[in-house]
Amino acid sequence: MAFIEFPKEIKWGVATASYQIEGAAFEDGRGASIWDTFSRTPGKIKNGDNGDIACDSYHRYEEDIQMMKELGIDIYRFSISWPRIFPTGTGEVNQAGLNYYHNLVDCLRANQIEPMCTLYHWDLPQVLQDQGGWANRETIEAFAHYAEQMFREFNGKITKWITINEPWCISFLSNFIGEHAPGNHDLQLATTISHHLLVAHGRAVTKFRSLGIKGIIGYAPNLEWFEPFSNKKEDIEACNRGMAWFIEWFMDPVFKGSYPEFLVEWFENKGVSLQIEDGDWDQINQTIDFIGINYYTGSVGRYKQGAELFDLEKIDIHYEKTDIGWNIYPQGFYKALKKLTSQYNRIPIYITENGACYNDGVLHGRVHDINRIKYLEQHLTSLKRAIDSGVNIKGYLTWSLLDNFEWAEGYDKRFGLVHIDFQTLRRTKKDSYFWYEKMIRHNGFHIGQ
Ligand code: JJW
Repeated sequence: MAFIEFPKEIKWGVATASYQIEGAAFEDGRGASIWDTFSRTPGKIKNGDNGDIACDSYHRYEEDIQMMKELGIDIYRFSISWPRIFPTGTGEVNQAGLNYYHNLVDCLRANQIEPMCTLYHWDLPQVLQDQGGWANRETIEAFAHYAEQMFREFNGKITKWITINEPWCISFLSNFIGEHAPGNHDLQLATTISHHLLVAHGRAVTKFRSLGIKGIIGYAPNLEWFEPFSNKKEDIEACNRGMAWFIEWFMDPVFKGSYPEFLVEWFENKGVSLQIEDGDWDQINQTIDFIGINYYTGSVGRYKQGAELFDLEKIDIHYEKTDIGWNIYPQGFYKALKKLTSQYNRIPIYITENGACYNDGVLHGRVHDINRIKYLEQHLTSLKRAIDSGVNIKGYLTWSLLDNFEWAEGYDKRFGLVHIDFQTLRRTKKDSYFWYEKMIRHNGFHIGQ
């Protein structure tokens, strides 16, 4: 059995997000977010689930950090809930909310785990949504203010920052496809929001640099790989449009200071007009220290005239799928990393999310989630291939430590290395947890063992 070994500099971690794990939705002065509203809108979330209690990590963070310690991770990626800090989005800081994150970060540090903080992981204060949300440029200023306060507050304590998580989901999935909060179906709105998110990211980076904050800052887009059905030009081009929606649309602005022209034309033909203001490019097009990549899946695609949105039809050719129905496509991970490296000048990369949904339950105190282990083996092997091919990988964080609130899918869809019984909130380490622990300890693994 081949041994897959990683360079000793690679950092290992796990990732979570505030609304998905914290619970305590009405405690210590937390304001409402768009996810509180969305999860109370009938039909939006499977089983009518919501994040009121979630994993109760707000109260159980010490137990969760103990499990991270035993896991041997270097980095814990979490997000700050904006409405815990600013219940109405802006104005005065809510000290009780801030205290929670100080306690969390202090406990991580005491256990030699480095915090990596996401500023925006989807829980927009509802008050800001009521004023237009990300479509309103005042939300950009509110975000910059919130970011500045967090930089000042945690300077030196948090040394790895991510401005915005999965901008494609925030804009297009939430405002065009309508699956996530706030659930709009409007391509113009979604495209405007995508631009405002880039400006908001840039405004935060400007603050970070001008305040001289210690540490590094980046941004975390998600992507789906599209493999052309054939080598026909039309199939290849359709797949390139599909990928550019995730990759070039959100990265060319940051690294090159422009949108990809072929997508601009595509959107304009759909009646969309870009809402770019003077000075936006100066904010967006600034050096960042790393890019965070969230990768889960890939699909086979081919040209089909009229197929939404890009004359691209996804075809199910019966690749194996995880329990959320996403194809297992580790080759796409390798290819995407190589593409990013060649297009963006060997930018340092943290894998900020990668993981699998499998819903295995507890049996005699154990969870035999063999498929998750296999998924991790396949994707870590792709990661190693990428590293050996010159991709500048700094770290890998799996999604997620805990089973948690999987957005529109509710609690049905489990991504954790640790099982949660959502009735009792009991935590049970899965076989994949023990596998990952051993992988970290050896900085590698034997395939299939
Ligand atoms: C796409 C479904 C129609 C989260 C998508 C649905 C309909 C074309 C997982 N990453 O919980 C993407 N996640 O909070 C962040 N990432 O389309 C973290 N992307 O498609 C995880 C869901 C997602 C999606 C879900």
